[in-house]
Amino acid sequence: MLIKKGKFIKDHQVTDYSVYQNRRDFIKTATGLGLAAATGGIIQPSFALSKPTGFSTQEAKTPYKDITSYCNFYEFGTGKADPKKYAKNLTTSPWSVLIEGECEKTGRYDLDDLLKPLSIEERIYRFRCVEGWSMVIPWMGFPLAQLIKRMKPTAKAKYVYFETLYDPKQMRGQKTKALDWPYIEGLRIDEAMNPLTLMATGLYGKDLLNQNGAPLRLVVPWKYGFKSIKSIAKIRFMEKQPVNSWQKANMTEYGFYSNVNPQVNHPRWSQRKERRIGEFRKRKTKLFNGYAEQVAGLYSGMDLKKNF
Ligand SMILES: Nc1nc2c(c(=O)[nH]1)N[C@H]1C(S)=C(S)[C@@H](COP(=O)(O)O)O[C@H]1N2
Ligand SMILES: [Mo]
Repeated sequence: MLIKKGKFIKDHQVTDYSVYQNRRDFIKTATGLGLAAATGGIIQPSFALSKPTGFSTQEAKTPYKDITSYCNFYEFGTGKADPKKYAKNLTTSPWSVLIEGECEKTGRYDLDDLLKPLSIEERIYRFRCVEGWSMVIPWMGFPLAQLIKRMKPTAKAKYVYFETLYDPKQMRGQKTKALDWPYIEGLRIDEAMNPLTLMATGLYGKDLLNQNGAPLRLVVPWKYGFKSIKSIAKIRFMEKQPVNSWQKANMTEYGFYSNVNPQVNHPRWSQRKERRIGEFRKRKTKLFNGYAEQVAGLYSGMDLKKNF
């Protein structure tokens, strides 16, 4: 066994073959990055030292081309092809993140400084959009918990709020009323601290492309895709539960928790099945998108049907 088994991973999920395969993928992508030539890139140095973790699925990965061309990013338009077409010119370097609210280390952080002490790892996660499609994405990133701990939240910090950049000059969709801008999202702090919750900086061993939320996005694999907010410019620790963009847009259709749940239908369509991009037949959607073992405990005592 080359890697330490994560405490959430069952034996049957970590076979020697998967370890071997993960390592091979890791070596391939590390080589693909051209490490010798890497200068100043934000993910390369720490990525070179990172090891694959036990959190990843062994399911077939969705091709890079599909992940980067079939997107939801309303800041660039509501069509699936719009983000790839119109996000190209978004300036993602330099980038800063404003940290506010109930924590000791508030302030504006340059992204490179924020990332410097963190090591980037690969996490291959299922990703399920509320619209009924899904993908398997090899993200590069770090657990959000690492960043939260450094910011030293106060005892009042019960929720973490995230905000996407607001800049209609660069984000043409923000000139429309598709949503109430800027895009915002939130997690309960224990959800944010869960080891599965990732801040992604890349995918397939490369820096994130703008259409996928460069330079920094959230990934919460057991929740519907809209919780995974892109191009984050602001993080706020809060005492009260924030209202996210899709709740604001339609309180009866979208909730705060938005955990993947095949038993709770969207008012306009069933959530029982999903189409994995690239597959013809639909597959069954799993409770918590297949991550129940890791996250169901966060919701014990809650009515999952009401708290959608
Ligand atoms: N800022 C912002 N973040 C966003 C969105 C958006 O429109 N704006 N769309 C969400 C939705 S609905 C989904 S399904 C995912 C899509 O991520 P992907 O395009 O990288 O697959 O991003 C989420 N994050
Ligand atoms: Mo979505």
